[in-house]
Parts: sequence; structure tokens; C-alpha cells
Amino acid sequence: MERRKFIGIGGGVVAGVALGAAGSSFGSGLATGGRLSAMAASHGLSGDEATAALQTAVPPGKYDPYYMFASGGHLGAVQVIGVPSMRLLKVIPVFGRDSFSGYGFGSDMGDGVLLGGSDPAKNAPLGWGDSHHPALSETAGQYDGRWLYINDRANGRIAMIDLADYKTRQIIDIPNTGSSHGMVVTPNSEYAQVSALTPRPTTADGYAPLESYADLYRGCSSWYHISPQTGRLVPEKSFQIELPPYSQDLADMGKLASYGFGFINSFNTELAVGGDLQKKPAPEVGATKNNFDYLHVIDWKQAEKVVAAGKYMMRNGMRVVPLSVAASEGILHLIPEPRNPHGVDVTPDGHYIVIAGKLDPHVTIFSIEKIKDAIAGKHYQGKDRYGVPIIPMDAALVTQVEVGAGPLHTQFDGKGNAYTSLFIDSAITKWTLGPKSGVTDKPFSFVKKVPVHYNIGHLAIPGGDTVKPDGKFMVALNKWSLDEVQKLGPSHPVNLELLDINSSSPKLLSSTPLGNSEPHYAQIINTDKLSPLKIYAAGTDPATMTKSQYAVTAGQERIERSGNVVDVYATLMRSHFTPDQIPATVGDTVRIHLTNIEATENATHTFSVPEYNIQATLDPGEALNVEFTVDRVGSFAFYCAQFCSALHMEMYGWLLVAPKGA
Ligand code: RUQ
Ligand code: CUA
Repeated sequence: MERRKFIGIGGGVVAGVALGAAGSSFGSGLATGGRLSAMAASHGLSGDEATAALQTAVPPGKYDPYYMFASGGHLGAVQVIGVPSMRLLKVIPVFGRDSFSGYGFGSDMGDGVLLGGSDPAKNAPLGWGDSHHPALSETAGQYDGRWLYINDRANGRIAMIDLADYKTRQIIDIPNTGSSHGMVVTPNSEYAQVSALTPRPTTADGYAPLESYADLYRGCSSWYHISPQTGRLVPEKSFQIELPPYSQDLADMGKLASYGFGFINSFNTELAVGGDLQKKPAPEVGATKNNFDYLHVIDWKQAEKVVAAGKYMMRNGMRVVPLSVAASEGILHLIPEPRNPHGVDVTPDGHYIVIAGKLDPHVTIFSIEKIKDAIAGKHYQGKDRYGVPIIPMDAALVTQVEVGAGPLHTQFDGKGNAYTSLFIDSAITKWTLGPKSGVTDKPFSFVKKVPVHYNIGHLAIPGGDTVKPDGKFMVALNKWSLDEVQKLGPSHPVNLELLDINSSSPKLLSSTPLGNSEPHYAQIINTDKLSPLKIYAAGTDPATMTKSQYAVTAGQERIERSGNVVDVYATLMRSHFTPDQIPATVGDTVRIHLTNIEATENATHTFSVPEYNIQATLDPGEALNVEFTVDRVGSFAFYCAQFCSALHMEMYGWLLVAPKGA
């Protein structure tokens, strides 16, 4: 198959002219343009390709100005990628174990977080998740660089990552939610909203035959209160809104003009449940019969009031606003939207709500002013079967823009333009916003379609879903990397394409096949906004970010025995564990309280015990606990797996498990 041709790749001939032009923006270094041209020519690079390489270069000792926080699909992680270099800088384990960071291999931090997100009635702890939509915390509608939230598509969970140390701090298994999809944070991080994807029975045991789908299954929108101090999710201050059993898909929060509202797309207003063996339509057939599905408009400020007034019920420990209350109290309204849409995205000013058609070549644009007028005037076309008022599409509609086949997601550049990804066309369409966004010349018009590689899903612009996008770069997150890589066996990586959108015509800069799982969605933040720790304060327990009661300093190391419990207070420091001998008797419970007493950046050590499946990683200043039963007699050489010093090989000690009575 021939590789697609990208725009901007001209005749394939090195044009000294192009490099000369780039020279003006890259300063004196390119005074040697002749030499660079010769080098580009010897690499077979066109002028555009050579210019693009220079635009994405981050030389040694210099940093990327942006970080992309990308999800990791069924790897269950978050991936941090530098922009424009597109280097993978960090993988933060979230829903799955990770031996490199010692997450889920015996230390209390990872194990505790993973257990917290596992329903004990299920197969605890859950060992994997499908991380989908990362949402950075926001202040006044802009990323503030403090925390990151992400949902687990598979198990209906939500996680919180602290950007002080880039570690997962909390996972919650969301009650009354099977799988989840839409995940988004409100403009001042009041709430993290997660919408369920597949409705779930409201029965006590979570089971109901599909014949009772319409009556017993319900959708769910969860509003998790975020502690303004710690960023933690506080279930006691949170609530859920019961929704009709339409499959609620993506969500976005209103901002500025639409602050206080949330918007969730849906599909399957047909209430199809499959049944192919009984010759009933498969879900994808049954769920695409109607010409329209419903945009759900949620007034979350009103929901807060209704919850405060006690008009909720408790269901599995959560305060739930019943569907009938949501309908009668003005919390929930529906607006018809072209069938089976996918993304819903609110413009930076909050005036327009953009719905990507997926099966329709248009984006459909609603106005918050029109929606508010319709609600105020009770301008309804009726109610759905659950009594939820329906605003006529005409009453909310501003216009539709034809963008191409398979529109999925839209991001904004802060200069009055929108960019919509097209899954089927493998392209991105640039179009203009309308008068309320300051565009009076050719409002809502198609500007151009830019081809990208195969099957783009999401796209990401720095701050592209905030009130202040920084429209310099755009990343296309492509599902396939066919023809971009070779000789890797039958499974191919996903592919990220970086485009320059600073000039009027988007230009491809680089293609980065990523040897990891699918970055489903991503948000890109200016690194100026991030202020992580360099090292932990001495003896910090990362679970609480306070001093661990078990932390010790040099000289305080000891072993205490009481019955068959052995407490070991240990330190790690280049290149030694103290104590370096841990005697025990088979059957003992060993509790090892580890403190990395380094105060040097980057001086990470691990405590790795062979055969016991224990792997704890401790960053400078960190304190962790490892507890296990020594059920095997033997001499086990525990060691540090992180290459930390010239005497790293010597950084080991002995766990001596003697037979009983020895
Ligand atoms: S959705 S590829 Cu899971 Cu973000 Cu549109
Ligand atoms: Cu510490 Cu190697």
C-alpha cells in the first residue's frame, strides 16, 4: 500500500530556499544554511521535512514547552509526552500494576490505591483498566497543573493523579455505574463528572433480564466533589443524577457563558439490547434506527440545590437524584441531535456547543443563549418516555457545518477556529466559529480539510478544551500506524502526528508511532503551569503527603520482634540498605518500613525481593511499607533494581528465612 501523501510535502527535492526561509525564524544557527541543505539532501529530506525536523528539535539540555497527558487505553496508564519533541517522558500507572514504579507489587502505596478502587465483592483487586479521558484540574476554566483525573472505561472507575509527584493517589469504583465514558472537570474543579456508557440495572444485585431494559436499566452521571486542598474526590460530598437508559457518550462542561451546565451526548434512544441469535438486530443495527438521539443538558448548579434540599435517595452509598426528580426540578433537558453522535465540545467562550455527527457529515452547533431561552419559556416539543422535557432542535440550533465523513471530536485554537477530527476520512477539518466567538467574517464556514494518517480519533491542541487555547500545535491521535512502521510483528503501534497550526494552513511536522497502548484522549498543558516536587520532604508517605509515622533517619534503623511479627525499620542510601540482614522464621509476618533517606534529585532506589513478588520503588525522601508472610525457607538476596551508583551491584542484603526451631 502506498503511504499517504501529506500536505506540505512537496516535490521531495531539497529546497535551499525553504531552509533559508526557516533560517530567519531559527536565528543565527542557520547562517550555515548551505551545510544544512547539504545534510538534508544526504538524508533525502525535502525542504519542508527538514524545516519540520528543526521545528520539533529539542536539543540536549533544553526542554519541551508543553506536556501532553495522554491516556493509555487498556494499558490502564497515563502517558506524558513532550511537545513538540513527542518524546515519551513518563508512564504513570493508574489502573494496572507496574513493576518499574513498584505500583501494585507489595508496597502500601500502589496496593492501597488499587485496592481502594476494587469492589471487594468483585475479583479484588482489579488488575487492569481502560484509561480513557484525562481531565486536568482547572481554575477559572484554565488548566492549573495541580491534579489529573481519568476514567476507567472498562470498570466504571475514576482515578486522581497528583501532579506534585505524578503518582496515582486515589481510585474509586463508581457505584451504580458499569462502564464509563465521558469524563470532564468543571471550570473551577468543583466536580469531576463521569458519565456511564452502558446503562445498568437499578436492582439491588445489579442484575435484570434485558426484557426489562426500558424499565429497570438506567444511565448515570456522577459528580465527584474535588477537595480544593488535596484534589481528592470526596464521595460524601458527591452526587449522581439518574439518566434514561440511553447510552450516554462523551461529555463537556459549560464555561463562561454556559458555566453551570454540563452536556452529554447519547446514542441508542432506541433502547436496543442486541439478541442476534434470536434474530433480533445487533446493538450497532438496533441503536442506529432513529434519525435523532438526545443531547443531555444538565444544570449542575440546580442539581446542587436539589441535593441540598434532600431530594435524593441513597443507592449503594451514593446520593442519587432520581430521574423523575431530575426531570421535574429542571436539572435535565434533552435536545434532539443527529443520530449516534460522538464528541460534544464547548467553545472557549462557552457560547456554542459543538456536536460531532459521527454518522452525519456535519457538526451541529447549539447556542447556550437559545437553550436558556427555551428552558425559561418552557418551549418544549414534549417529553420522552421518562418524562424528561425535550427542547426542539430548531429552538437550540445555530447552524450546521459540513466537515466531512465521520466527525468525532473538536478542539479550538483560541483564534476563532475549530478543528474537527474525521475518523472515516482520516482528516481534520478546520472551520470558523461564529459572531459570539468574535468571528463576523465568514462565520461557521469550512476553511480546509487536512489529511492525516489512518483513522484519527481524538485531536489535542494546548489548552484546546479550555477558555484560553494556545493554538500553536495540534496532535492527531491516530488509531493505526499502518505503513508508518515495519517489522514489528502483526501488532502495530498507534501513531501520533504533530501539526503546526500557527500559520493559516496546518502543516505536518512529525509522525510518532508510540510503542505503547492507545493514547485515547490527551490534554496538552504549558509546562509553566506545572510545579512538581523535586524530592519529597524527608520521610513522606506519598499516600497522604505527610510524614510517615514509620519513617526513620540514619542511625534509627532497627528490627523489633513481637511474637511472629517482625518490624524492620530500614533506610536506603547509595549504596546500602540498613539493616542489610533481616532474620526471620518461616511463617512470620514481616513488616518492612522503608525510608529512602536521599536528598538528591533522581536518587531513586528499589527494595526488590526475589521469589516473593515484591518490588517497591522509593524516590528521594519517600517512605513506604511492605508487609508479607515469609512462607518459604531460604536465603533471599533482596536488592536495589535501580542503577543508582557505582556500587549499585553491591546494594543488596539478606532476608534469611530459617526453618522453625532453627
Ligand atoms: S471517545 S475516539 Cu472514548 Cu474519547 Cu472518541
Ligand atoms: Cu540503589 Cu541501585
